[in-house]
Amino acid sequence: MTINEFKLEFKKIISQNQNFIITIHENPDGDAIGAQFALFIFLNHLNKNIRIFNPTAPYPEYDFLGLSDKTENSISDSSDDIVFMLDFNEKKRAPKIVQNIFKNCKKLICIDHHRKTKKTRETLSLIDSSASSACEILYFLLKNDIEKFPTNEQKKIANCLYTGLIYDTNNFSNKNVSTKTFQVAKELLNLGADNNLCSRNIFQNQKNIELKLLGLTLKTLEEIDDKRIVCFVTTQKMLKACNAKMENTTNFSKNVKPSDEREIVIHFRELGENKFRVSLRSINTDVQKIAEKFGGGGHKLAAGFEVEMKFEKLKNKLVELLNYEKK
Ligand SMILES: [Mn+2]
Repeated sequence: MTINEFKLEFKKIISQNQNFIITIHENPDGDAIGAQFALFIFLNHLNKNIRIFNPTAPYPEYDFLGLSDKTENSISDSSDDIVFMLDFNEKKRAPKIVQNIFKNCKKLICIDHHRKTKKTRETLSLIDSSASSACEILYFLLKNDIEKFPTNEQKKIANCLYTGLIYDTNNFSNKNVSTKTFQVAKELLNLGADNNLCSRNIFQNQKNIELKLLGLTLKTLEEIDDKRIVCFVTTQKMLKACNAKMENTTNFSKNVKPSDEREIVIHFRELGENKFRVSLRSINTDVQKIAEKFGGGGHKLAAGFEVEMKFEKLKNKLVELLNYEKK
């Protein structure tokens, strides 16, 4: 199905249905939240019944978009709903409760920019891995209709989509940026997106406890394989010491980037005894492949997974896989 065929089908489904549920992946980021909120405002304007479902509440940094309190964390029945999965295409990345929604719904529609996995079994999907973000794709789907919206609603949608754009491109610096991305950014600014407001909330809003936690985390920094790999860990003990939560580490990947000197950055987060969430960032090596080996996913240069394993064993296993990937 081409992108234009999808657009027609998408519009038809929206006009013919009344009930919608919008879901995103676990540990939602700026792109997922931006896309979810933008689609909510869009469908709300069309007088649809919409539920925005997030098992965990969006992080406070997205409060400025004004919809965080609209998200629900339980859904009784989805049998009469069209369900959207945004910014992910693998059902496994959704918690059990969301997988149940998928199983029982009327129709499942996926809009995403991650590489397609064979495990996707949605009814209808638009997966464009050349797009910078889910928000970039969603803008293409909504743009003609938004033009007819009142300016205050245009502005709200534009801020949500712009948030996704800057988040997933790291302020237009990642490899996923194309002229199309800048074109979308320009059009969103024309619709009223506030660049400074979005940038401040996404990139310059770190709390003091987050700086303290980053400090402790970076003290564990270790250089492996002749400095090619750099890794560090945030432990439960550090969280206690800073009176912080693991969600206070979400911005760390913006602070510590891979570079010519350190090609790969690994951040371990200790979730419990011998249980870790691992983020992999790279400038060259395909870390998605490695994350997939542990049941995770992501993009070629930014991926992650969760695993139960002893720390040293996990670290050694990862280094071994990364070295293999290099060859
Ligand atoms: Mn994304």
